[in-house]
Amino acid sequence: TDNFQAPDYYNIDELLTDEHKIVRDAAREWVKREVSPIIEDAAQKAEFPKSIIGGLAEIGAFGPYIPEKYGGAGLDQISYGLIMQEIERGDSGVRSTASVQSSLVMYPIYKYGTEEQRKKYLPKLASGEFMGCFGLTEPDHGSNPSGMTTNFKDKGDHYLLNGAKMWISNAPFADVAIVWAKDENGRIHGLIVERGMEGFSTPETHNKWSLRASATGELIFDNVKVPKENLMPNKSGLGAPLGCLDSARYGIAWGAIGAAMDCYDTALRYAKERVQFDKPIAGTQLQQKKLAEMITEITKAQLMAWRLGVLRNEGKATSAQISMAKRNNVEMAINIAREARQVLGGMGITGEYSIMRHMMNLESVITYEGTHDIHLLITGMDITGIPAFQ
Ligand code: TGC
Ligand code: FAD
Repeated sequence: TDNFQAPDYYNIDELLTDEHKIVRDAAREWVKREVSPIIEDAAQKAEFPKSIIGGLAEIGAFGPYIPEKYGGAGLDQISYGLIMQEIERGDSGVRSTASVQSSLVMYPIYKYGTEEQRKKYLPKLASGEFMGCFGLTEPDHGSNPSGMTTNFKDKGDHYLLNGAKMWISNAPFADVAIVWAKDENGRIHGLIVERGMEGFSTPETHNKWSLRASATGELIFDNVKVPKENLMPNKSGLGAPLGCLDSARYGIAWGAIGAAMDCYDTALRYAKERVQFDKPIAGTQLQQKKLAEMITEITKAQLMAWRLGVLRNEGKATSAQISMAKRNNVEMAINIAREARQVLGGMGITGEYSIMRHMMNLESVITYEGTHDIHLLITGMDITGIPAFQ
């Protein structure tokens, strides 16, 4: 059974509105009921549990902040963050599916698409009838997406798309793919590619030790004819995909707190119950140091995420502020997972507990959406004014 108790050491609940708490609690209950019982098995089998798609839609995880007129939940940025926190408390792979659908598929269609594209895709993406993926990374261009070689040519009544994307979450089962590709002038645009278009395939990437409950794959475009009405016209250049990443990275800053909370809560309860040398290990200084540092780091991360949410609600958060929170909170979570696993001793390596799954998942989370190094370099560039990427 899932007895998760969320830590709130600084009474951060008092900073939340009733709506935030209702949304958060609904997501929490859903995760307890629908995700916790099946997620370990899905991860062991390396299968995305498609049975939860309807539930994700119901808790507002697909397009939390997309207006209701397009099927979204019409919530604010803090509600969005809290939903991501609760889902990632269950599993980072499930949160990945929600992040991609919301921030990397619905957001660009909403922001950069035409009214026809919004009406055609957004309601179906919000309900989970359509699932989406986002293709930016290529085999030779990960941290540096501006070097991408995927390209399209204007053939009069359609575009001809060629190239390949790698490491794409949801790719193996996605109905639609948001694909970033260069035109004949080398300018980046977003295209909506649909499953079934001739020459488009999505082979699955196997043998991952991380995000096993999330399906990852490639996107291969071999002379794919894309109708002209599938280009999103309202923004081009690298700033278009990076704008989507801002929204997803913000969600990850909250999501990582969920994974950390679950590890902390598990370790705390285990330490109080586990007796060695005739006393609970929670009564030893070494384990208290681990647990006390965990709750301190979680509390700092919660405050950072909440403040960033307020800034996003006011439209004032900068990309660099988002990078700092993504980087800090994911590192916080991965460190807590590693420490929490040790608190459980040998039991920590088994699937009886969620900690090792979180720990392995977080190895992807610290790499995707901009690596830990790249986010540090973004902060460095922001405070010095000098980019150090090259
Ligand atoms: P740079 O010259 O700095 O910028 C190019 C243009 O983009 C603008 N810009 C942004 N716009 C919006 N949001 C941001 N965060 C932005 N950052 C930059 C910038 O102002 C400029 O605009 P303009 O109008 O002047 O052209 O570009 P650069 O080539 O030097 O690259 C900068 C760098 C390294 C920070 C960027 O390439 C980067 O962030 N790289 C990391 C790549 C990355 O994060 N990939 C993620 C792939 S998707 C994914 O991992 C999904 S995981 C699944 C899940 O979410 O669960
Ligand atoms: P590289 O860019 O080759 O980096 C390798 C190492 O070099 C890293 O440690 C990096 O920090 C370091 N490095 C790179 N540049 C510098 C520099 N200038 N200075 C110092 N160090 C540097 N992408 C998508 O587009 N869509 C998705 O849905 C998606 N889902 C993913 C799911 C999973 C499970 C994973 C693992 C990845 C996913 N990605 C996705 C790709 C992800 O965004 C990339 O893996 C990430 O951006 C890093 O690119 P890379 O793997 O090519 O590493």
